[in-house]
Amino acid sequence: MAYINYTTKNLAIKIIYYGPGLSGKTTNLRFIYSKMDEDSRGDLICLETDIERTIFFDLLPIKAGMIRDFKIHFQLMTVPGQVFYEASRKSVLKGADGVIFVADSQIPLVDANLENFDGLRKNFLEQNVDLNFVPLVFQYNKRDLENLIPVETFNNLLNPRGLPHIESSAINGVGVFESLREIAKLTVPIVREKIFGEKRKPEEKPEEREKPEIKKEEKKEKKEEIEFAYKEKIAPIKITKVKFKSQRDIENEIDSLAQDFTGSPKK
Ligand SMILES: Nc1nc2c(ncn2[C@@H]2O[C@H](COP(=O)(O)OP(=O)(O)O)[C@@H](O)[C@H]2O)c(=O)[nH]1
Ligand SMILES: [Mg+2]
Repeated sequence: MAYINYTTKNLAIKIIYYGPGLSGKTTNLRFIYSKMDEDSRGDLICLETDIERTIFFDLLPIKAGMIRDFKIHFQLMTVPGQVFYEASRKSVLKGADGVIFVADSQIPLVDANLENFDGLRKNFLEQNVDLNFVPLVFQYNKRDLENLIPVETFNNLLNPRGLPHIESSAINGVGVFESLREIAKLTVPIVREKIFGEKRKPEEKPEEREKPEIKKEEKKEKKEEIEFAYKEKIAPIKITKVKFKSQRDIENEIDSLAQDFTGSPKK
């Protein structure tokens, strides 16, 4: 559930980049970091274990406009890919408001994607959360390579509900902001409903979408509220590395980082 601070009027929405190891999750965050204005994002923080010195997962806080008079932040987080980090994957999922499933499009990795997706469902279930009720979009990554799993096959295997799917090449920045926008579109109405008690608008009918004047109005409305301000120039990436000793450390740090960004007092 989103973090909210009524005094400072800040609200943080937690988005998880989930997917098999090396599918491109960190690459998404790096691209977003490098393209956003400095005052619209925080540092890219990578958490490392003390012992193995492997990167555990990354976190990037970004600003994204307003809902009513609340400043909206997105906490973008990746999960560790390796199988032995199952416990950490679970703790990262706690309180997730939305998930971008980053799949690796290379044919030999079909099973790795399916197993990982199954793990996502199970890890949510262990927290009594049904994945069917979690805002979710699919990012089929590495479309710049050859020997790819066809999009249709991916959709049949992973996405029978027909949720948004984006073909991406995160390394070239293709599809990265599109994925973020899609998950924002699914997440924000739920946060509005949960936090402000607003009723969600019924799905618009396709014929209404065709009308140019409605389209224009819609765009304007979005611009005033949720937007990701990015620039043409790519900035160098500065990564802050933080080391951890235990699982508890990680959970505390995630909480503290999220609260930090919303201006809440530290525990
Ligand atoms: N060709 C190609 N390589 C990618 C793409 N996205 C990520 N990679 C590469 O895949 C490797 C793993 O990416 P990374 O983001 O670290 O994966 P993570 O384990 O999911 O965080 C790196 O060498 C990336 O440069 C892509 O769209 N196309
Ligand atoms: Mg990574």
